[in-house]
Amino acid sequence: MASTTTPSSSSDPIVFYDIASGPPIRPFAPNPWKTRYALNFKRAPFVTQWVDLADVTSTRKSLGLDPVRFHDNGEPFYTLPAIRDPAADNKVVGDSFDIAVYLEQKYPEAPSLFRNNPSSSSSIGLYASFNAHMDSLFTMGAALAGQTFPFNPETAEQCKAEFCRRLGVKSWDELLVEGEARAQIVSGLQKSLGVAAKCFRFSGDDGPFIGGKEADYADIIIGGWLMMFSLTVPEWEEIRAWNGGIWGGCTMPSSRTEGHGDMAVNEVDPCY
Ligand SMILES: N[C@@H](CCC(=O)N[C@@H](CS)C(=O)NCC(=O)O)C(=O)O
Repeated sequence: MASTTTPSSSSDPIVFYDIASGPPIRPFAPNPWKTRYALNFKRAPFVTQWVDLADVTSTRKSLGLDPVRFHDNGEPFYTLPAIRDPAADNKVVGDSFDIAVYLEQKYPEAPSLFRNNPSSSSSIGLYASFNAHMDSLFTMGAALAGQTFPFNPETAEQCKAEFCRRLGVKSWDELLVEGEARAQIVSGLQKSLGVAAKCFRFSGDDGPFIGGKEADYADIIIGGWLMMFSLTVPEWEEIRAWNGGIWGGCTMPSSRTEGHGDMAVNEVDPCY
């Protein structure tokens, strides 16, 4: 199943189950990216357990985690991220949003992921609906990654066959969008992101984050998706320039963390 576990300075770090791209291994999946950001934001000591895409189902089952997603026909859809916390009797949490809530409670002294009133469930509920909304919006563009999806060559055919089975098509080629169909997806995505751009209401020096000068989980939700797009979607250079460049200029960790160390990616996980 999983490959490398990276070292950590803590004796009892959280184990973070992330989906590995093909070699060279790097994180690319949007929901695990949200968890990677949240762990770093909270300065939580963690190690990454890399899981091949073909092993996501067996890994999740081995952790005893129920599915949090279902296919259209009701079949369980086993996913990552998940975390296991050896310091809390090996507690496992298996949804990126639930993991963020868990980290918020475990590290109350660190900056808050959920602004305004961190202990208020209604505030957290608003972030949950923002998460669901952004997931549906960005999923629209996921088809653009078909040709460039970072499969592990050793398991690529198995994974492609599984995607075909889920989507009821006979061959992987049927899922590859090109020409006019592709242009329509790009154009639809541009319109939707144009609406989403209104979340960034800062002006002048008040940003660059959704809530102003400090990042929180809303930025992480968008950041997770943008990491996936930047690594897998050929149109990324075009997309990052939309809406005054906010998608490329504000949310990517390299540019967005300048002066905002909370969003840094590799503080505690030397693998990335
Ligand atoms: N609501 C879940 C969704 C997780 C999810 O959809 N994970 C995807 C990667 S972003 C996955 O594991 N896919 C495995 C597959 O397609 O086989 C969460 O936020 O953790």
